[in-house]
Amino acid sequence: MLRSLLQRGAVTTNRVILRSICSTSMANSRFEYVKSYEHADILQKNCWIVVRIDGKGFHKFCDVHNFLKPNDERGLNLMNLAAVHVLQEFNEIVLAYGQSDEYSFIFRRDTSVYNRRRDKLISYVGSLFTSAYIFNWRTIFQDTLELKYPPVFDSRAVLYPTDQNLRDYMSWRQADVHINNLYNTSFWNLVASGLTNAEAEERLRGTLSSDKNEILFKEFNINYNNVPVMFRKGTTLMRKKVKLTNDKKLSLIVPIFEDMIDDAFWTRHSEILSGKSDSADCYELGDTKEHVLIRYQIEKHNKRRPGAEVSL
Ligand SMILES: Nc1nc2c(ncn2[C@@H]2O[C@H](COP(=O)(O)OP(=O)(O)OP(=O)(O)O)[C@@H](O)[C@H]2O)c(=O)[nH]1
Ligand SMILES: [Mg+2]
Repeated sequence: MLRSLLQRGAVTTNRVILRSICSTSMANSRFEYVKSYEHADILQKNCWIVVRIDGKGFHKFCDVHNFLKPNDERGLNLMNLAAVHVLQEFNEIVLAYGQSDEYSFIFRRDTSVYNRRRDKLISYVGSLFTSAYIFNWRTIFQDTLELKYPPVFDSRAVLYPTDQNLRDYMSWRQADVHINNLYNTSFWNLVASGLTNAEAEERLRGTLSSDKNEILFKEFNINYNNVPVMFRKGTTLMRKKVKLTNDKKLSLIVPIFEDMIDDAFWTRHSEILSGKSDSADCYELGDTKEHVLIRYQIEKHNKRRPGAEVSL
């Protein structure tokens, strides 16, 4: 019957029916065995899962978009906003940390999200982060800067079996910010003062942190401790309950700029490792009340509930 329909040059609708008959029969065909070649890589139980994304070729991406050197607050907040979307999608993320063109997302050690399938987790996180980065471009830059080409992020999952391993991982990423930012701040100030890139590089070769602090202070009147904290420490994101003006509480993803190498961080935010948060606890936003991430979430919340708007 199929052949005769084909030979008669069936009309378009018949072709559509034919195509669907063919594909249905192929689904249960001798070809189906290839599915058995698929392999689910299940992430080891009882380990912290860290999914880290990193911008591909962001050196060029930041240059092409004229991002300020060494830190562009708008670019960093766009990364932060994209990360907020990832946390909103995955309740199982207890902590996220971002700096430069990278973000780490920490999934609860007992999470069973997507049966801990590596492929699902890294591809969903990487793809949601990328689409949210593009989606929010105008939220951050409005009409001042055009997105010139699509940004790309890679994504990987790393497992940490102990709490100490996780803490060391976070410390490693935060120490990286400190080393890079102190170097880059010194480097770009030297260049701005008239040195070529090669001369600035030569000037900083073999210097210690204290030398760079001194160069900044003596030559450029910059006290490194007064450089914005987001540039020096990176951004930590956590879910916290915050108090509203009507004394009710709202769960928000808040930006925190604290030293994670310090024990005090893990005591202050003990829910990260214990998994237990005290429902009576309320987080004080302090200076971050007006932060773009907080404003964004409050505006979204209010748009969804006309007539029941909230404020901080
Ligand atoms: N101007 C500027 N550049 C930034 C900023 N944040 C990140 N970058 C750039 O992004 C780079 C990130 O480092 P890498 O991830 O090692 O470099 P990459 O070019 O993305 O290379 P791959 O990740 O290997 O693809 C930095 O070296 C900077 O060049 C920023 O706020 N301003
Ligand atoms: Mg990169």
